[in-house]
Amino acid sequence: PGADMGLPPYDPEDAYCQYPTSLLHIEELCASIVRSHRETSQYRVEELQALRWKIFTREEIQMYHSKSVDEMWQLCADRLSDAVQYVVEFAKRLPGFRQIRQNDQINLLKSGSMEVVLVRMSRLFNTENSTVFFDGKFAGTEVFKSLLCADLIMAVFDFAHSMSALRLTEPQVAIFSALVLINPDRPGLEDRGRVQRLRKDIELALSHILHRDNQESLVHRLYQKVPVLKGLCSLHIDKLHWFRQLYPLTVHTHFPPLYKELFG
Ligand code: CLR
Repeated sequence: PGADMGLPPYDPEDAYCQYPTSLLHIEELCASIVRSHRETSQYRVEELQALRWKIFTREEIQMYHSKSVDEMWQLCADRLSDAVQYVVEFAKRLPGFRQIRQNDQINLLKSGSMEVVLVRMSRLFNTENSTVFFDGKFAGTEVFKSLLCADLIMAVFDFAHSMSALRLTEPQVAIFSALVLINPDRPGLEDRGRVQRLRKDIELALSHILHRDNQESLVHRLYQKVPVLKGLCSLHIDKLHWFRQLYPLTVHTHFPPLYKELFG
């Protein structure tokens, strides 16, 4: 059985063979998560690899510096909102996500979409010069000066640097992103049990590919990132509240609806 599907023959030495159907299930889950990531990744890594030399010039950086605080916030909120839109699409294509009740889907995205954006940011990060692909070219922290939240920017860049240093493959990024999103501990969930069951499968999927890639030590290093992500996102929300007190009208009339819906 299973040979027609390209499954290996039964090997009693292989611990997985005690659960042949669940291994098949986990492999299908991995493939499906990786496909969802690939279809919604916004930029392909090879594509970005070829653009690594495209760095903002002194004049272009000056242009970002001459923007007012609210102009720069608006620009960043727009770019962030585009990135979040792709994460929403990723979530919708995750196996099992549509079976979660809609309120819980929204709760998972409210607390998890920014975290996934930050995980994805590490793919677009160049550790050689600490720049990230933003608004068409590679940008260092100085580009974001007008936001007046250097602490957030520093922390986000530090995170992207350390995450990028793990040199994850695309399948690893995909499954870790799914793990970050499908989190039964998020506030406001009505049916935690369903999220918990899906989460367990994604944890198996992560161990499975890391085992396959002979990189089991990554499991711990990835789980260590989870609280860091949480801290970055609460800092992001704090900054948004600070900005909204200063410029309520900019947020109200010019910020993208999706950004307000998820973070506002
Ligand atoms: C993430 C990966 C996406 C492309 C992308 C677009 C916008 C980038 C985002 C990435 C990373 C985080 C980012 C954002 C624009 C502004 C934001 C650099 C690279 C920083 C952290 C500033 C946040 C400012 C808010 C407080 C408005 O595929």
